[in-house]
Amino acid sequence: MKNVLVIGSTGQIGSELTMKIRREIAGSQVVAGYIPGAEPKGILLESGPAEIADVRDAQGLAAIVDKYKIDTIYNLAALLSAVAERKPLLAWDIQMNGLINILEIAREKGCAVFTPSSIGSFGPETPHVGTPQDTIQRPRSMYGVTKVATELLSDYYFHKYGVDTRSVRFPGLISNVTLPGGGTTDYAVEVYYSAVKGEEFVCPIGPGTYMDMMYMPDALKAAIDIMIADPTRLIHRNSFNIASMSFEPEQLFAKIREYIPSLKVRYEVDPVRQAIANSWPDSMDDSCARAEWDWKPSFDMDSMTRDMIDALRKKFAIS
Ligand code: AKB
Repeated sequence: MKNVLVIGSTGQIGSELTMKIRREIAGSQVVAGYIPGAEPKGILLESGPAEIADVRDAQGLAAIVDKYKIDTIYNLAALLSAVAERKPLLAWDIQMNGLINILEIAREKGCAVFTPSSIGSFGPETPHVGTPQDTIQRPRSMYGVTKVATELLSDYYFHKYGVDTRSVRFPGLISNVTLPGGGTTDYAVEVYYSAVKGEEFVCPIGPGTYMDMMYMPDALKAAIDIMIADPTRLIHRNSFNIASMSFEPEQLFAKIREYIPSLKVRYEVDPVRQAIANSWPDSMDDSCARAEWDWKPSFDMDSMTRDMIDALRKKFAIS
């Protein structure tokens, strides 16, 4: 991994992943790919090259790969689950037509490709507790359909053409740099912002709804570690279950109240998000990732909560 293109570099994952690779992978050059309207700013713009990279524009992508001699593509372009339900055809266009463009370029030009999957790739018939690596994947959301197809197509390009595709199934990601947009798990990020700002939080997911969640530093580490893992150890590729914590809203609110007792919450359940959440795993089994590339998370709910509150207090200059 030397010359890297991050597509979706200004999104929730991309904004932090681009900076982490620039900082930590010696000798790397990371191109921040973006779409008009989501231009990189500040340190993201100043610390390296940036190019318009729309996954639906195959020629434009190929030109970037040639110009920077790209060897690794992080394909982070996606509509998240709740938005994808509102715009299913756009989700299909970005997630599937975009992916095939990237895989074709990777095949022609010899790039490795990371396209994340998600807990969204599972469905109501999937075993919800200790969800195995290899199990039933029959999602009913458009987001989930595109994620299963992404896993299959990425494996297809590996087996048929030898394209070095690898990936992880991300849980809900909690971060303090860039907000997610339109996911089912977003509540677990937004409640921290409300807590720190002293605002009432209106929760769209009902009490008792367990989902896998992960703090962003662990997710970034996974995204890099899987791409530099020894390929001879990989039995799976697209995609690995990775897990670090599973909780339902009341457990998260109780944890935040240990540090901000004044947190006020009201439920206004969103039926679309709730139906999606009900179909997703409560907790995934990530033993294959642990065995095949030594995956191990560092944060639990308590250490994440302390770090989130500290970071957000600094961000909003609240003492
Ligand atoms: C979403 O909620 O849509 C995403 C995901 C779990 O993939 N955060």
